[in-house]
Amino acid sequence: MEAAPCAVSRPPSSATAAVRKRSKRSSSFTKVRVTASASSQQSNSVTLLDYGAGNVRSLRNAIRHLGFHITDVHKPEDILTADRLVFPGVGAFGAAMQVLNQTGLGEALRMYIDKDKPFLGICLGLQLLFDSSEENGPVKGLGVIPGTVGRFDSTQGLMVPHIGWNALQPVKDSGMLHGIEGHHVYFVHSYRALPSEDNKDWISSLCYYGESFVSSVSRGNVNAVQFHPEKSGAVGLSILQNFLRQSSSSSLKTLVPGKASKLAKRVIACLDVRANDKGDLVVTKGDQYDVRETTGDNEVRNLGKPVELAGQYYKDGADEVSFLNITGFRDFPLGDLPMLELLRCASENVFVPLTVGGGIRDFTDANGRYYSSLEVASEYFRSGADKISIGSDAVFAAEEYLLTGVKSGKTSIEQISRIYGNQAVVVSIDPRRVFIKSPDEVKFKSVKLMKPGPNGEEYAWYQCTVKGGREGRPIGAYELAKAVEHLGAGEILLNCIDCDGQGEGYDIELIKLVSDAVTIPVIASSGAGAVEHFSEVFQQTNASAALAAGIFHRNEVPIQSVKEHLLDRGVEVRMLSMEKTQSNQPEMAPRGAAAVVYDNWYCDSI
Ligand code: 1PR
Repeated sequence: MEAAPCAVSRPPSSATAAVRKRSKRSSSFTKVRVTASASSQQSNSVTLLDYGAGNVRSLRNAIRHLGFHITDVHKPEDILTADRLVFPGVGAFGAAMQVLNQTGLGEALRMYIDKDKPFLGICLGLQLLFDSSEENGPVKGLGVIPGTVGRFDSTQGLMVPHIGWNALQPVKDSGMLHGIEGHHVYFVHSYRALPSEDNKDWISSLCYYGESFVSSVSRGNVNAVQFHPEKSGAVGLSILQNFLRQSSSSSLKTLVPGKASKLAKRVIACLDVRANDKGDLVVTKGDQYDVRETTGDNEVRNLGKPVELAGQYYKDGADEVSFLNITGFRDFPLGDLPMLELLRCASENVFVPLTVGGGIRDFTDANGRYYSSLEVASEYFRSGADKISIGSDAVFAAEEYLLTGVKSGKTSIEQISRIYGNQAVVVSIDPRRVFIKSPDEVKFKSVKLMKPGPNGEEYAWYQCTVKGGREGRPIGAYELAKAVEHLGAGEILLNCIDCDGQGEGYDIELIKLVSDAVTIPVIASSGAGAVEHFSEVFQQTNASAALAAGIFHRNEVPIQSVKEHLLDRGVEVRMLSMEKTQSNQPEMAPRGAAAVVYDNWYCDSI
């Protein structure tokens, strides 16, 4: 299963229309946005080439956040009259070129670039500038830059897609990348362009992932980046702002040098979300998945408002934020509009990747209307999610696949990864430890325990569950992980019911078992209670990321302390960017970043 370079979306469904209606109703409450330095509409106008194949909500949000106004391209002439053009290529190379050629937009793009007018290509928007791509090809590109775009070589165990925060190595002075050396930016892609004698004049930075590939190009006013500035936190916003302001480096603040050198291990903040008994959407947190207080009225534990907390974790340095709608298995998520609103609001001010899970499956509503899991996922993507996470439905799909040995093409994993790319599909596993005396007792892969079980058992297997841990299934975590990788999942979120909320550390045996078995990234989850637990999981397993909830919600350990500890232990992580101000005092946000002000009044209430 191939990963699309960037997320791809589909035409709006009736559910989207319903949500739009609702937003319209709310518009009378819309607040006036505080812009960074909007002097005139004209000078702050950015033309966006969104040819309709993708979800570019995050980029729109980032541009607006920086105080700019967006004008969309409807016809080729709109490109030619643009003052500055941003081109976030999405989808597959061939499909994008087809659209560009058929609509005349490709020719207009070439002319615009020939005139050396301000241009920024993002992700596929960089790749399309090259002569051709091997993606489902060869397919001819725009031919602006010499070279062919090829796939990362995964035959030697390299995890593909390349997902996460990696370091840029600038190779020439470019105003846009000013001060960026030594900082991490966020990449999601399977294809890359390689540096050569023929294109070396174009290259402004390289990045290393198994090999050196082109991470950005720049010549005159024409720029393109393989990474996602709109998902790269303050550093990414600073890059975007440098382009939008067309500032020469001398007028920019300088980022304090960072120490980034390779792909960083990620620290993820997770928000389990559900409605409480009063009907308010709250962040909750369980002990071994039990989210109700043990005293009083046994209320659902309320640890805060989801949008507010997500914004806080972004500012605190979380590399990603995950929302899990933990009652999604019994509710229909498209009937659960607050989850969609929640994503819309969070994505306005959180500029790192957002994952959402809960209830992603085929569904027939009370009126007999059938929704495919792809439609459900599409709504989440359109609302601002970068990845979706599938729990229960992935277990059923894996069981079926292991039983028949056939990929039906109809499972949620297959449907969604085919359209959005496998990097957009996370499978969330909820296993429970089952102690056994000997590995022969079960047909599932087991581990030898470092500490024997309650009755002296020396082994355990990890039984997968569905419906938030309520029902055990006849499949182990190891078998499930391998099956979903075959079906097209791009990442695994590995929880452990026994460790959840206990604060005693991750289940190292489980995480090692699964992260050694698959070639897609594994996110370790459940049990973090101290900074040492993070270094332990990265040093003893192949986990690419560590997720935690309670420790952050209860303010026990700030995300920054976790990262400082990891750095101290030699684990590379993304540190928050800093800028040198005139007084040389570092500050966290890039110049011009507006305070948190939402377009929609509703955002303040969730
Ligand atoms: O089955 O596709 O509808 O997805 C439901 C999703 O909701 C799954 O991803 C499942 O893990 C999650 N979920 C369901 N019930 C609960 C619950 O707690 N009652 N939460 C639940 C799972 C587990 C972690 C948690 C870590 C870290 N939460 O994500 O955040 O264990 O916690 P800690 O650091 O405090 O130890 P579907």
